Amino acid sequence: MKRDLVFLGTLISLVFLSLLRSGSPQHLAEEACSVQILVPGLKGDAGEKGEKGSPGRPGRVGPSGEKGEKGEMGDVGPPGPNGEPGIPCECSQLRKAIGEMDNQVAQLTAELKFIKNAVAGVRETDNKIYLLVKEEKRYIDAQLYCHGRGGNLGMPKDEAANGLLASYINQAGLTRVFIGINDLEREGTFVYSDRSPMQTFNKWRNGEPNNAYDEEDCVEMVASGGWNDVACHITMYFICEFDKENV
Ligand code: GN1
Ligand code: CA
Ligand code: CA
Repeated sequence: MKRDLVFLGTLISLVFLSLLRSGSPQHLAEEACSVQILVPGLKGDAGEKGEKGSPGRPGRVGPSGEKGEKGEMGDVGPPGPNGEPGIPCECSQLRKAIGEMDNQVAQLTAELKFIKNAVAGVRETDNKIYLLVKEEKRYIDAQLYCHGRGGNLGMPKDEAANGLLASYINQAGLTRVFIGINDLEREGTFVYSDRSPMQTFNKWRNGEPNNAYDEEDCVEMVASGGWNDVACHITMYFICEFDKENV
Protein backbone atom coordinates (compact mmCIF):
# COMPACT_ATOMS: atom_id res chain seq x y z
CA MET A 1 0.00 0.00 0.00
CA LYS A 2 2.81 2.44 1.01
CA ARG A 3 4.69 1.42 -2.18
CA ASP A 4 1.54 2.35 -4.33
CA LEU A 5 1.32 5.82 -2.77
CA VAL A 6 5.05 6.44 -3.45
CA PHE A 7 4.49 5.39 -7.07
CA LEU A 8 1.52 7.78 -7.45
CA GLY A 9 3.54 10.69 -5.96
CA THR A 10 6.41 9.99 -8.34
CA LEU A 11 4.02 9.90 -11.31
CA ILE A 12 2.41 13.28 -10.43
CA SER A 13 5.89 14.82 -9.98
CA LEU A 14 6.97 13.57 -13.40
CA VAL A 15 3.85 15.01 -15.07
CA PHE A 16 4.43 18.43 -13.43
CA LEU A 17 8.10 18.44 -14.50
CA SER A 18 7.31 17.59 -18.12
CA LEU A 19 4.57 20.34 -18.23
CA LEU A 20 7.06 22.93 -17.00
CA ARG A 21 9.67 21.90 -19.59
CA SER A 22 7.36 21.83 -22.74
CA GLY A 23 5.62 25.33 -22.47
CA SER A 24 3.54 24.97 -25.83
CA PRO A 25 -0.27 25.31 -25.44
CA GLN A 26 -1.04 22.28 -27.67
CA HIS A 27 1.29 20.21 -25.63
CA LEU A 28 -0.40 21.64 -22.51
CA ALA A 29 -3.92 20.74 -23.79
CA GLU A 30 -2.80 17.17 -24.48
CA GLU A 31 -1.25 16.92 -21.04
CA ALA A 32 -4.31 18.63 -19.41
CA CYS A 33 -6.58 15.95 -20.93
CA SER A 34 -4.61 13.41 -19.04
CA VAL A 35 -4.83 15.44 -15.82
CA GLN A 36 -8.62 15.81 -16.20
CA ILE A 37 -8.90 12.13 -15.77
CA LEU A 38 -7.79 12.72 -12.21
CA VAL A 39 -9.27 16.24 -11.16
CA PRO A 40 -12.01 18.70 -12.51
CA GLY A 41 -10.73 21.32 -15.00
CA LEU A 42 -11.29 25.11 -15.02
CA LYS A 43 -14.67 26.67 -15.95
CA GLY A 44 -14.93 27.32 -19.78
CA ASP A 45 -15.70 30.69 -21.54
CA ALA A 46 -19.32 31.81 -22.01
CA GLY A 47 -20.86 30.37 -25.24
CA GLU A 48 -22.28 32.39 -28.17
CA LYS A 49 -25.70 34.04 -27.82
CA GLY A 50 -28.49 31.67 -29.02
CA GLU A 51 -31.04 32.41 -31.77
CA LYS A 52 -34.29 34.25 -30.98
CA GLY A 53 -37.08 31.85 -29.78
CA SER A 54 -40.53 31.38 -31.47
CA PRO A 55 -43.38 33.69 -30.22
CA GLY A 56 -45.34 32.58 -27.10
CA ARG A 57 -49.02 31.46 -27.00
CA PRO A 58 -51.75 34.25 -26.96
CA GLY A 59 -53.06 35.21 -23.47
CA ARG A 60 -56.57 34.37 -22.11
CA VAL A 61 -59.58 36.46 -23.21
CA GLY A 62 -60.25 39.33 -20.76
CA PRO A 63 -63.63 40.08 -19.00
CA SER A 64 -66.32 41.87 -21.18
CA GLY A 65 -66.60 45.64 -20.86
CA GLU A 66 -69.57 47.64 -19.43
CA LYS A 67 -72.69 48.33 -21.61
CA GLY A 68 -72.49 51.62 -23.53
CA GLU A 69 -75.18 54.38 -23.16
CA LYS A 70 -78.19 54.66 -25.55
CA GLY A 71 -77.50 56.77 -28.64
CA GLU A 72 -79.50 59.91 -29.51
CA MET A 73 -82.70 59.70 -31.66
CA GLY A 74 -82.14 59.99 -35.41
CA ASP A 75 -83.55 62.80 -37.60
CA VAL A 76 -87.12 62.66 -39.04
CA GLY A 77 -87.13 60.96 -42.45
CA PRO A 78 -88.37 62.63 -45.66
CA PRO A 79 -92.18 62.54 -46.43
CA GLY A 80 -93.48 59.55 -48.49
CA PRO A 81 -94.85 59.84 -52.05
CA ASN A 82 -98.48 60.92 -52.63
CA GLY A 83 -101.17 58.16 -52.72
CA GLU A 84 -103.33 57.19 -55.72
CA PRO A 85 -106.29 59.54 -56.32
CA GLY A 86 -109.56 58.25 -54.73
CA ILE A 87 -112.76 57.31 -56.57
CA PRO A 88 -115.31 60.16 -56.48
CA CYS A 89 -118.33 59.36 -54.24
CA GLU A 90 -121.43 58.50 -56.26
CA CYS A 91 -123.65 59.28 -53.28
CA SER A 92 -126.99 59.33 -55.05
CA GLN A 93 -126.27 55.95 -56.69
CA LEU A 94 -125.15 54.49 -53.38
CA ARG A 95 -128.27 55.80 -51.64
CA LYS A 96 -130.41 54.23 -54.36
CA ALA A 97 -128.59 50.90 -54.01
CA ILE A 98 -129.02 50.97 -50.23
CA GLY A 99 -132.71 51.74 -50.61
CA GLU A 100 -133.12 48.79 -52.98
CA MET A 101 -131.29 46.50 -50.57
CA ASP A 102 -133.52 47.68 -47.72
CA ASN A 103 -136.54 46.70 -49.80
CA GLN A 104 -135.03 43.31 -50.59
CA VAL A 105 -134.28 42.71 -46.91
CA ALA A 106 -137.88 43.58 -46.00
CA GLN A 107 -139.18 41.26 -48.73
CA LEU A 108 -136.91 38.39 -47.69
CA THR A 109 -137.85 38.89 -44.04
CA ALA A 110 -141.52 38.57 -44.96
CA GLU A 111 -140.81 35.46 -47.08
CA LEU A 112 -138.84 33.91 -44.25
CA LYS A 113 -141.70 34.48 -41.84
CA PHE A 114 -144.08 32.85 -44.34
CA ILE A 115 -141.83 29.82 -44.72
CA LYS A 116 -141.39 29.48 -40.96
CA ASN A 117 -145.13 29.61 -40.60
CA ALA A 118 -145.50 26.93 -43.27
CA VAL A 119 -142.83 24.75 -41.61
CA ALA A 120 -144.73 25.14 -38.33
CA GLY A 121 -147.47 23.02 -39.94
CA VAL A 122 -150.23 23.32 -42.52
CA ARG A 123 -153.53 21.45 -42.79
CA GLU A 124 -154.75 19.87 -45.98
CA THR A 125 -157.71 18.15 -47.57
CA ASP A 126 -157.81 16.34 -50.92
CA ASN A 127 -157.71 19.58 -52.89
CA LYS A 128 -156.81 22.36 -50.41
CA ILE A 129 -153.96 23.44 -48.21
CA TYR A 130 -154.68 25.69 -45.22
CA LEU A 131 -152.04 27.84 -43.54
CA LEU A 132 -152.55 29.60 -40.22
CA VAL A 133 -150.65 32.92 -40.37
CA LYS A 134 -149.64 34.14 -36.93
CA GLU A 135 -149.38 37.78 -37.86
CA GLU A 136 -152.00 40.21 -36.68
CA LYS A 137 -153.53 41.99 -39.66
CA ARG A 138 -156.70 43.84 -40.60
CA TYR A 139 -159.07 41.88 -42.84
CA ILE A 140 -158.01 43.68 -46.03
CA ASP A 141 -154.30 43.18 -45.34
CA ALA A 142 -154.84 39.55 -44.43
CA GLN A 143 -156.64 39.09 -47.75
CA LEU A 144 -153.76 40.79 -49.61
CA TYR A 145 -151.25 38.57 -47.82
CA CYS A 146 -153.00 35.39 -48.96
CA HIS A 147 -153.55 36.76 -52.48
CA GLY A 148 -149.87 37.69 -52.72
CA ARG A 149 -148.99 34.02 -52.24
CA GLY A 150 -151.46 32.70 -54.78
CA GLY A 151 -154.21 31.88 -52.29
CA ASN A 152 -157.17 33.36 -50.51
CA LEU A 153 -158.47 33.77 -46.95
CA GLY A 154 -159.87 30.45 -45.73
CA MET A 155 -163.36 29.86 -47.03
CA PRO A 156 -165.05 26.95 -45.23
CA LYS A 157 -167.77 25.83 -47.61
CA ASP A 158 -168.76 22.56 -45.93
CA GLU A 159 -168.76 20.88 -42.54
CA ALA A 160 -165.51 19.02 -43.18
CA ALA A 161 -163.56 22.14 -44.10
CA ASN A 162 -165.12 24.08 -41.20
CA GLY A 163 -164.22 21.33 -38.70
CA LEU A 164 -160.66 21.18 -40.01
CA LEU A 165 -160.20 24.95 -39.57
CA ALA A 166 -161.70 24.84 -36.08
CA SER A 167 -159.29 22.13 -34.95
CA TYR A 168 -156.40 24.04 -36.53
CA ILE A 169 -157.32 27.12 -34.42
CA ASN A 170 -157.74 25.04 -31.25
CA GLN A 171 -154.43 23.20 -31.71
CA ALA A 172 -152.72 26.58 -32.06
CA GLY A 173 -154.32 27.69 -28.77
CA LEU A 174 -156.14 30.56 -30.47
CA THR A 175 -159.66 31.92 -29.86
CA ARG A 176 -160.37 33.67 -33.17
CA VAL A 177 -159.04 34.17 -36.72
CA PHE A 178 -160.26 35.99 -39.80
CA ILE A 179 -161.81 33.82 -42.48
CA GLY A 180 -162.72 34.83 -46.04
CA ILE A 181 -166.36 35.90 -45.68
CA ASN A 182 -167.69 39.51 -45.79
CA ASP A 183 -170.65 41.74 -46.61
CA LEU A 184 -168.50 44.70 -47.64
CA GLU A 185 -170.29 45.21 -50.93
CA ARG A 186 -173.83 44.92 -49.76
CA GLU A 187 -174.87 45.05 -46.13
CA GLY A 188 -176.40 41.77 -45.04
CA THR A 189 -175.35 39.88 -48.15
CA PHE A 190 -172.37 37.72 -47.19
CA VAL A 191 -170.03 36.37 -49.87
CA TYR A 192 -166.80 34.40 -49.80
CA SER A 193 -163.70 36.43 -50.52
CA ASP A 194 -163.43 34.76 -53.94
CA ARG A 195 -166.79 36.50 -54.52
CA SER A 196 -168.63 33.19 -54.63
CA PRO A 197 -172.04 33.46 -52.89
CA MET A 198 -172.90 31.72 -49.60
CA GLN A 199 -174.69 28.45 -50.22
CA THR A 200 -176.88 26.70 -47.71
CA PHE A 201 -173.92 25.83 -45.50
CA ASN A 202 -173.11 28.28 -42.70
CA LYS A 203 -171.86 28.26 -39.10
CA TRP A 204 -173.19 31.53 -37.73
CA ARG A 205 -173.23 31.66 -33.95
CA ASN A 206 -176.51 32.35 -32.30
CA GLY A 207 -177.53 35.95 -32.87
CA GLU A 208 -175.00 36.47 -35.68
CA PRO A 209 -174.49 38.16 -37.96
CA ASN A 210 -175.69 41.21 -36.05
CA ASN A 211 -173.67 44.01 -37.64
CA ALA A 212 -172.93 45.36 -34.16
CA TYR A 213 -172.33 49.10 -33.93
CA ASP A 214 -173.36 49.12 -37.55
CA GLU A 215 -169.80 48.46 -38.60
CA GLU A 216 -169.32 44.68 -38.86
CA ASP A 217 -168.69 43.61 -42.43
CA CYS A 218 -165.97 40.99 -41.96
CA VAL A 219 -166.08 37.50 -40.39
CA GLU A 220 -164.08 35.63 -37.77
CA MET A 221 -164.13 31.97 -36.78
CA VAL A 222 -163.97 31.29 -33.04
CA ALA A 223 -162.53 28.18 -31.38
CA SER A 224 -165.87 26.31 -31.49
CA GLY A 225 -165.92 26.70 -35.29
CA GLY A 226 -168.78 29.23 -35.10
CA TRP A 227 -168.85 32.41 -37.22
CA ASN A 228 -169.27 36.00 -36.07
CA ASP A 229 -169.33 39.23 -38.05
CA VAL A 230 -166.77 41.78 -36.72
CA ALA A 231 -165.36 45.14 -37.74
CA CYS A 232 -162.90 44.86 -40.63
CA HIS A 233 -160.38 47.31 -39.11
CA ILE A 234 -159.53 45.24 -36.06
CA THR A 235 -156.45 43.04 -36.35
CA MET A 236 -156.02 39.33 -35.69
CA TYR A 237 -154.35 36.19 -37.00
CA PHE A 238 -155.89 34.57 -40.08
CA ILE A 239 -155.94 31.43 -42.21
CA CYS A 240 -155.00 31.31 -45.89
CA GLU A 241 -156.11 28.54 -48.23
CA PHE A 242 -154.43 27.39 -51.43
CA ASP A 243 -155.79 25.17 -54.22
CA LYS A 244 -153.45 22.20 -54.54
CA GLU A 245 -153.64 22.46 -58.32
CA ASN A 246 -152.12 25.96 -58.06
CA VAL A 247 -149.33 25.02 -55.68
C1 GN1 B 1 -168.86 41.37 -29.47
O1 GN1 B 1 -168.28 44.44 -28.03
P1 GN1 B 1 -169.48 43.38 -27.91
O2 GN1 B 1 -169.24 42.37 -26.90
O3 GN1 B 1 -170.89 43.92 -27.89
C2 GN1 B 1 -168.44 41.20 -30.91
C3 GN1 B 1 -169.62 41.25 -31.83
C4 GN1 B 1 -170.56 40.16 -31.38
C5 GN1 B 1 -170.96 40.32 -29.93
C6 GN1 B 1 -171.84 39.17 -29.46
C7 GN1 B 1 -165.38 43.16 -31.76
O4 GN1 B 1 -169.42 42.64 -29.32
O5 GN1 B 1 -169.25 41.04 -33.14
O6 GN1 B 1 -171.70 40.18 -32.20
O7 GN1 B 1 -169.80 40.36 -29.10
N1 GN1 B 1 -167.53 42.25 -31.28
C8 GN1 B 1 -166.23 42.00 -31.36
O8 GN1 B 1 -172.22 39.32 -28.14
O9 GN1 B 1 -165.77 40.93 -31.12
CA1 CA C 1 -172.33 44.03 -41.97
CA1 CA D 1 -171.19 40.30 -34.75
